[in-house]
Amino acid sequence: MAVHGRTEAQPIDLTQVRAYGDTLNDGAIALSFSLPVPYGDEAKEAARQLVRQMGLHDPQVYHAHDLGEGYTWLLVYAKSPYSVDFTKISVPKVSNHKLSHAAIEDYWHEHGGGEKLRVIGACTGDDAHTVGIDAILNYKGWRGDKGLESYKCFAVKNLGAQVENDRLLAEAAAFGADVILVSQVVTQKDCHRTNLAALVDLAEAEGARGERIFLCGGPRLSHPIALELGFDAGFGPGTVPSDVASYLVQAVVQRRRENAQPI
Ligand code: B12
Repeated sequence: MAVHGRTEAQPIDLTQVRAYGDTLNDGAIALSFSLPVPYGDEAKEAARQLVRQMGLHDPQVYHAHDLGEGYTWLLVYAKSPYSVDFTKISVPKVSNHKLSHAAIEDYWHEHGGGEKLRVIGACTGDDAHTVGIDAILNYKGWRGDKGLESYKCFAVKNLGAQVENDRLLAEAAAFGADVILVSQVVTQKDCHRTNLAALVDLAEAEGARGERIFLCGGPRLSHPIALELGFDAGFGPGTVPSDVASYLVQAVVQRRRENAQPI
């Protein structure tokens, strides 16, 4: 019986993994993009030529749509000759253990030194999408997982939308925050990267980077991107508050140990 385009007798070679559509290793991929040219046969041919220049073979335009005003959207299938060695892939992951709500409270009770862990969060720059940061911080939480406000061990301040980086750092200092949480949802022209990197630069310039754990999150963010931008950790789609809470209690304790502060 064929499963996912392969027969049971066909083993998967993880050292040469290729995209596939119908049959294992056929290299089939789908691309969708727009061209600033009028809808028609010339637009489809332009798409095929572009796709060939990307190193792909046998481009076929499956769908083209007239966007109006001289623009066309295209869906093209093509074949890629490339493969990756899956056995050599390693992606950084948030390293702390996932704990239950009760275990998070217990962990902080045991290691936190008697004070609450102070968390400040905001959606920064021009970004007005507060649902993500609210999902993590607000009492109600997300997908049945209560937010950080519901934990006895956290003191939470949510600054809301469109907070400038300098204001966030000033509010964090005034609040005595152990942790800064930043949400970035809009990614047009990579503004999320620019804005997040600028926050880290500003914190470094103010000599305040090492004092606090910096977390970022959003639908197009991940732990590797966060590390690249100078953050301690990053959380993407599907994050629930207890993921963040588990990380925070352990990361703050570890940071305090590294900084040799009494806890
Ligand atoms: C609701 C919404 C709005 C609402 C926002 C209301 C509000 N108070 O937040 C309104 C109507 C205001 C809005 C406006 C705009 N929007 Co809008 N909006 C959305 C929409 C439909 C849902 C976003 C959402 O709430 N998701 C639910 C939350 C829970 O998910 P999340 O943010 O991913 O959060 C989770 C994780 O990412 C993570 N997380 C998020 N942040 C953080 C932070 C930390 C520290 C951690 C640990 C975790 C974490 O945890 C959360 C829970 O799992 C999306 C499309 C979509 N379906 O995603 C578009 C979308 C985000 N919007 C978009 C755009 C373009 C805009 C506008 C620019 C439109 C315009 N031309 O005016 C404006 C921008 C306004 C501005 N200045 O920011 C685009 C963004 C494209 C891009 N890649 O940049 C999207 C993707 C729609 C689209 N397909 O084009 N929008």
